[in-house]
Amino acid sequence: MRQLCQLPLVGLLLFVLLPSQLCNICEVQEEDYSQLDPLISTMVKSKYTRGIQAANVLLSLKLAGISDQSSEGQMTRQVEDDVTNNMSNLTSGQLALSIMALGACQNPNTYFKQDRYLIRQLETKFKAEIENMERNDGNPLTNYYQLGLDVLALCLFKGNYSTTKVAELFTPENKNFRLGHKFSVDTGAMAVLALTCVKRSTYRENIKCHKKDLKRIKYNIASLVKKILHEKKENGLIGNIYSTGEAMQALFVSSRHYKEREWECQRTLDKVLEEISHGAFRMPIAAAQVLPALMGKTLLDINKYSCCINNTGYFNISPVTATPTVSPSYIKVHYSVKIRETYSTEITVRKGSVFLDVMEEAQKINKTEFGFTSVESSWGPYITSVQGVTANNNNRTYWQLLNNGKPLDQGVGSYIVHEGDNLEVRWSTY
Ligand code: B12
Ligand SMILES: *[C@@H]1O[C@H](CO)[C@@H](O)[C@H](O)[C@H]1NC(C)=O
Ligand SMILES: *[C@@H]1O[C@H](CO)[C@@H](O)[C@H](O)[C@H]1NC(C)=O
Ligand SMILES: *[C@@H]1O[C@H](CO)[C@@H](O)[C@H](O)[C@H]1NC(C)=O
Ligand SMILES: *[C@@H]1O[C@H](CO)[C@@H](O)[C@H](O)[C@H]1NC(C)=O
Ligand SMILES: *[C@@H]1O[C@H](CO)[C@@H](O)[C@H](O)[C@H]1NC(C)=O
Ligand SMILES: *[C@@H]1O[C@H](CO)[C@@H](O)[C@H](O)[C@H]1NC(C)=O
Repeated sequence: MRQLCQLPLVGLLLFVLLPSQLCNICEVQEEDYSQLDPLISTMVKSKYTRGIQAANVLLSLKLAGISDQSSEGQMTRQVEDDVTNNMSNLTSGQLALSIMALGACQNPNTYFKQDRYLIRQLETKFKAEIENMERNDGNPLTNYYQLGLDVLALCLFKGNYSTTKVAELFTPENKNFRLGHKFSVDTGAMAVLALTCVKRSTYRENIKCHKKDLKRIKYNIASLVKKILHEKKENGLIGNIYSTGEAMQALFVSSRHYKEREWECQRTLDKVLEEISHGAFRMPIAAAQVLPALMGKTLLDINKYSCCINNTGYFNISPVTATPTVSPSYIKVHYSVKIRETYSTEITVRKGSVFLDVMEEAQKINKTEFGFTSVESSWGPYITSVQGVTANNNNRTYWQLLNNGKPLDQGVGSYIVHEGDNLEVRWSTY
């Protein structure tokens, strides 16, 4: 369908004239790369049992140009295993990430030939997301972050998608941009990257056929960028520390949509570097998501030569620093489960324990009130049910984690509890 359109001369001219590479990029200078060592060590030294974790890390290391051949080979095999043996279990976004990890820094033309099969599978999974939206009140099988990943991978690796559909899906008013009743910066950022890719390739191919769509896509990008900038905090973060890297990528590729004074990139960069030294990115996935932006890279660079420059020499990959150890002293916290009623208890755990330890202690006290299930994910254990009540994407239900009535920005496996915490898991909609 898209091939039917000829590239009109006007389009070509416009493409040449439009400063689409115009950028507002601040990045860590080469002489300061050592500040990134903790991120890279975390990623290289961790063991990955799941293909999706390996995919995130592999993609990030490739974008950063850091190639430790033995671990890269191992991760590549893991991702390949996952897509060959586990295809039906992969969500659309997991497959999209795997495709990007395997295809990054390869000649897109040869990659395209070898892995056409994967792209076809992604087209099918993307279609299934849209069908689920049509059946279930506009709710995809997964979420809009993953739909963004899908469109990005299809766009970068020449899959088939409808530009009109993409323009229509990613309107900023769509409820799927909100999670927990707030604009999700991560989701918005992924959409900006995906839409920018689509916009650029439409310019390249067939501007004339898609005038309306293009207009809409540009409008969507502009509004999403505005919403992202609206989440900019006094300290420089955009959303929270875990969304800032992806927000930076989105702002790098969309600088024509905001004024220079609207975003002080250096302030954001400095804050992230400070947080690295405080250990905020101890989880490989967190490190993987933030690293490319710090080196001035975005997911749109996947097919570019610049993505493959070997930077390995600049880094000192040292053993990971030990995670904080659990101490012999004890602390007391308040813990409750809220569905309609609230079920509460006091729990004593060792100092340095995480939220999950508290939940396990409570479960021992009373399995009826505090029994729960979780699944392993790339961010650690994700709570799927409490008291037998199970979260479901079709009606946007989930188990929300809070402390003192405020939602946490970490999961049960990583949030370290403190004396007097008022922990809660609450049956919620997002
Ligand atoms: C969509 C989403 C959700 C959805 C997930 C359901 C759905 N409809 O898909 C909802 C809104 C329910 C959700 C909930 C939470 N989320 Co969330 N979520 C995301 C988001 C935007 C995309 C995830 C995704 O699809 N990734 C792509 C696919 C390919 O990877 P995946 O590993 O297969 O994805 C799965 C897991 O990520 C899992 N998941 C989603 N969120 C979280 C959070 C934790 C801690 C864990 C272990 C797993 C998990 O759900 C995904 C789909 O199955 C990310 C943003 C990001 N930068 O990654 C945040 C993100 C992962 N979430 C985050 C957080 C903090 C939470 C909550 C703890 C919030 C809270 N206070 O309750 C809860 C989880 C509580 C629980 N039950 O354990 C943080 C994690 C930071 C960290 N250091 O741990 C992120 C990075 C957002 C942010 N910037 O703060 N989330
Ligand atoms: C295959 O999928 C299952 C179910 O989603 C998951 O638990 C398992 O870890 C996956 N295998 C690999 C190698 O990633
Ligand atoms: C999917 O995962 C389940 C268990 O998690 C596994 O038994 C099954 O073989 C997997 N199927 C495919 C085709 O990937
Ligand atoms: C590509 O997708 C469009 C719309 O999604 C569809 O109409 C068309 O038939 C597809 N083409 C191929 C070759 O799959
Ligand atoms: C990159 O350079 C490092 C040393 O600087 C070397 O060990 C590594 O093999 C190189 N990687 C590639 C892919 O050339
Ligand atoms: C556990 O909670 C249930 C429901 O509130 C209650 O009926 C039961 O007696 C409790 N069991 C114990 C051992 O406290
Ligand atoms: C969500 O859907 C599940 C499964 O269909 C159902 O059990 C649950 O009651 C629904 N919850 C809400 C709040 O609609």
